[in-house]
Amino acid sequence: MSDSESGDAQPLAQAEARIAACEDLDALKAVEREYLGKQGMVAQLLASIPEQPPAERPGVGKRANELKRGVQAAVDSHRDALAGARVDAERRGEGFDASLPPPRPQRGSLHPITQVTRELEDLFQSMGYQVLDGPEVETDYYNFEALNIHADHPARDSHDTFFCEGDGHLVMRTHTSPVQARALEKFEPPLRVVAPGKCFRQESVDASHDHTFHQMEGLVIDRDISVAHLVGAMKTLLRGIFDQDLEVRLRPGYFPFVEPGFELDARCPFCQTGCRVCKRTRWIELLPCGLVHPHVLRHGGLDPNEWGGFAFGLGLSRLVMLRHNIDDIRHLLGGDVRFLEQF
Ligand code: FA5
Repeated sequence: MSDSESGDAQPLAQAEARIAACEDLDALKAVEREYLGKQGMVAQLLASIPEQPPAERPGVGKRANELKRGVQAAVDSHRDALAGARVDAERRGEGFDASLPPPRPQRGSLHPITQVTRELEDLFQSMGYQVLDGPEVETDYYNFEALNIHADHPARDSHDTFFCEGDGHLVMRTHTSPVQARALEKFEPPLRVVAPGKCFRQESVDASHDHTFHQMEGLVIDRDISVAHLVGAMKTLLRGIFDQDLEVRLRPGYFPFVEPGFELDARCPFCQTGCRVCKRTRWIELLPCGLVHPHVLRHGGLDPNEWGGFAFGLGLSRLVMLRHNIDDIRHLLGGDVRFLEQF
């Protein structure tokens, strides 16, 4: 047997025996460090080369490298064997504590707009309203014509419409009011509906205006409907939102599909003397509304002498801002998880 054969085999065989005897990963790591660590046997062998007689040096270097490769291979294969054994043991039920609590699942939460929408849907359903949905890509007819906003009507300018490609016949709906026109066609009166959803306007975006925002439309059709019914319904709506009875006032407002039309303001629920939210006026401008225009009733096939109604268009995005004291509407649909995690 040559020198090199006996000298190489012994330390490697010893190392392999010690590695094979390791019962866990910690023990294995310790043996690995002993041989392959910075101060380990292989490092010491290599460091001793300059002290060897020149003729011995290549042999020492070769032995050190063979030891290093052999130890590394034995460590890797034993590490795999230990991992496999652990999985097998867990499969047999060993080392598995069924009474430990599982890791907590990561839970999402509902978007604040969805939360308010669902609350209001529940409230209105409890008063006998149906919840309707309508298309976000809407025809010019339902978004404008059926609502008494004809092609040359100045009110179209205030809607800053996104037109879909083509002949201008399809638009991204600028409000939820087209659902009024659709509901009048589809259902027989008397009728009570709400329709929450997304709207789109080509606005210059700022802290209170976004290009995409949410509204909730309301429509009631019945006989002998008056402004008193409208005010009563709006007060109930506000009680549901703010959990208190708020004083309201109506100011004239112009919308071609209601007559008379109003802007409804509510007493600021946050202060007694004026605050930032109500801009020190103690009133919050909250929702446009009015009695359904006879032309709209006729478009829906109803006789205005027999039927009347009221409608409102609640700005849901602004309401959510008010409720959570959010100072910039762009947070709502900005998609920043850190913002959304607060709800
Ligand atoms: C309308 O859209 C009418 N369709 C509402 C209506 C319905 C009136 C039924 C009468 C009867 P207006 O353009 O004012 O109206 O918008 C209604 C609400 O939507 C506003 O009060 C505001 O809260 C919200 N809103 C309008 N534009 C934006 C915008 N760019 N970003 C966020 N909210 C907006």
